[in-house]
Amino acid sequence: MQSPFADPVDLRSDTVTKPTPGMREAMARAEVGDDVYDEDPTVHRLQERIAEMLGKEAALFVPSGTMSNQIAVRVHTRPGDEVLLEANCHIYNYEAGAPAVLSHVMCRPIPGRYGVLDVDDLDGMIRPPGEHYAQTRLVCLENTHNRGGGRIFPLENIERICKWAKEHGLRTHLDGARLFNACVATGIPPQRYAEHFDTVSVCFSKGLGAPVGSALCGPRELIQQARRIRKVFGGGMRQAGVIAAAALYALEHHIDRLAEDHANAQLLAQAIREIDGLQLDPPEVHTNIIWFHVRPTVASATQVAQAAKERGVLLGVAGPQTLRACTHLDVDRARVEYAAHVLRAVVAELSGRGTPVELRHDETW
Ligand code: TLP
Repeated sequence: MQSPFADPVDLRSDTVTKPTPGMREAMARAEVGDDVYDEDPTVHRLQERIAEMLGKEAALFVPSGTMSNQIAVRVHTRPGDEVLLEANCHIYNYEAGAPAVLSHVMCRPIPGRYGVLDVDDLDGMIRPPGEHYAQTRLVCLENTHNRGGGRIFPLENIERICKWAKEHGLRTHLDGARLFNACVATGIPPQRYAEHFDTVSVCFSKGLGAPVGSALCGPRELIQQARRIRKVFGGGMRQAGVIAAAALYALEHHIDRLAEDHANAQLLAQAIREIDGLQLDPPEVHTNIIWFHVRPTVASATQVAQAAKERGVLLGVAGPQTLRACTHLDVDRARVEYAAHVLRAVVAELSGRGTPVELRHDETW
């Protein structure tokens, strides 16, 4: 089976998108200055725009979601403090141990339900004052939740958790790398999610399709401190207007279209549901991320990914039997239908139930 597409259908992540011609044009035209001198007009425009969209006083443009989250951890804590977070969250699992390395804090992972916590999960987790104990200082949540399958963190849970945190003198941070996916899927405006948190990080380089960049948003005073920490972490950028222009373009043109990614994810999820040998986990797909397992008697995740790759479809391998697929700007419906077809063929072939599948002319894709 040969892919009808010139490029691979890359479902490994929504970070793989390439800037569109319109975005490149905006980048080429961007007015720039030296942002370490705080003189880049396009960075200023982006920071003002994203702060306004999230209903926060100020924002700081940074190179990555990891840096944005880690600056937040550093701003909110002191060495030896403890951070409460969900056990499968990005900050704890996929940021290379940065809370320990960069902020010298302890993380206390709390198991959620596909990434979602409620106040009962956290109640009782605050350590008492006293010289024996780390001081609990910060609660971090993630919306949408990546490892939770692009899961939308319910607003009511956020309200309850953040209210509880405030009552106990804890700071709150939202890893909103994919916050706009949650907003588009629910119709809840970003500021309604953001208002509950001290700081919110959003990424322009995931579903929004910019090549690079994230923003940390919050009260002016905290963002001023964050600016200094960005410098410490090596994230001070010079003529960053070129990439800020891409982010501004993404905010203008690529938010509403996330609905297409969600519809495509539903299509792929339905195909996976119907393939004997694959299992969606979580069983429902809320936004653009699909996690699924391969039955061990069929094959390993690597074998499935390799066979799909040979047919021009790239999947993320996330465990011995676990795969991830993300929909995004660079995979249209036809490509997702092709990916579904490849998965069906590959699983049939690997489980010995099918002969190598050739493309048939009546395939819909
Ligand atoms: N996630 C990446 C990988 O690191 C797993 C991906 O492909 O999904 N928060 C969340 C919820 C994320 O999913 C990511 C990226 C980040 C933060 C970090 O963003 P970057 O990659 O810009 O540092």
